[in-house]
Amino acid sequence: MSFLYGAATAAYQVEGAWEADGKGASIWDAFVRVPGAIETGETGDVACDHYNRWPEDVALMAELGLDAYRFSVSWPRVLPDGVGRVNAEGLAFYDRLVDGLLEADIRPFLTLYHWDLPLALGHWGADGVDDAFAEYAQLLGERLGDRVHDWITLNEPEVAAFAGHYRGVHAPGLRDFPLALRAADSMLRAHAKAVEALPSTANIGVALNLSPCEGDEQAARLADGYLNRWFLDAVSGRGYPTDMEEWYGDAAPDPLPPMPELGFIGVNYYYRRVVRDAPRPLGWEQITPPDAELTEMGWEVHPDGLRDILLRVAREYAPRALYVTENGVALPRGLEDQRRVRYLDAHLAAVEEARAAGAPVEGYFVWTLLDNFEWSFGTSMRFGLVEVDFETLTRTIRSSGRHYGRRIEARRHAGSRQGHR
Ligand code: IFM
Repeated sequence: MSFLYGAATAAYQVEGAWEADGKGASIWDAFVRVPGAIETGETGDVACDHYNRWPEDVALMAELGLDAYRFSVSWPRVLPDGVGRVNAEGLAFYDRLVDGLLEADIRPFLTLYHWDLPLALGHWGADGVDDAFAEYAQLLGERLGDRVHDWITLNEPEVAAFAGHYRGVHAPGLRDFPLALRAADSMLRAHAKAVEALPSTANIGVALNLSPCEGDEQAARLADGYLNRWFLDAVSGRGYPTDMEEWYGDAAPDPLPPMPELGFIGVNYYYRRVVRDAPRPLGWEQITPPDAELTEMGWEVHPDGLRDILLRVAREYAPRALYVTENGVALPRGLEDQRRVRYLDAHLAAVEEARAAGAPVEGYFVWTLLDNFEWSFGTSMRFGLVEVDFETLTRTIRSSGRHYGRRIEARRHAGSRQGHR
């Protein structure tokens, strides 16, 4: 089985050019303008200026030797109102990007939704958003389906729903738990409609943020139900887990429709959840284990959790394939990032262990190619294989990027000896 090494980004985090070409506003364009929403007071108006500098960025990917690049399309760039009127210039941007990737022999993985909902649609859970998403998926499938084989419907619906509609720390900045459940439900229904709207030949998956959950027994079960089983059961066609429906009571959504079969499940992994009992609505809260090694985000470094979650998804859900669609680390600024080198090696070793034990993992995408706009933290959190100077927008490959490139190169040589690639 061949294995893809890639890197991932998301439109709002890198593109900038927020009103360059007839793009409509997204909920993030609005949210960053709410006083206090972003710790640094920044916006993503410019971000990495990837919209203009994409040829340089594709050249960087080629220099690193990436097999694949996961990016997202900005829905309001192609459909400024979310539905109806198409922005031809916006679509042309993604045409150019996809063509540039293919010319560089880099396989595009296209994410339809990485959190920048068209502002005109309001929020997930509002009437008609799921049908609008299907229209958007169909448009992109018709336009890019001849060149893009691999599609991801949603990125981290848990984060988009609950950080955005319950904790209020992401766009659209709402704080209403039942609404957050409805938002997640409408994303899952939209996911199903989008899969049906994409070309039948496409390889389609979804990127879920998943973590092993440990700690107090009830807290760990509820955290697992909330984060992992709610979404895995749903996209696998099992409906919502009954114990969680009971826990959510009247707020639980109606049963889901049948779900289309997926080509793969994408796993975004950053840390395990160690939890203890806490009040409703969640019934659990996260704690930091003593002696944990923490990243700049305050997240524990725990590579075994990646192996464990991959094996569990493989065992309990039997997906056709798995991809690690995100994994990476925020560290202080600097080009000599040996900690990131160690982080990547440890997590790639965890992936190898999972594969050796039978998990059908077909690729790994580092989060992220470029330092970028890390949502409510602005540009203060640096996750990139490539450092970005946000004054000059100069890009410089870090030690970790060089190291990742050498690993890819070494695999290519080994692979060609074994007749791969
Ligand atoms: O930057 C985000 C990304 O957009 C979604 N997954 C987690 C990353 C790091 O926080």
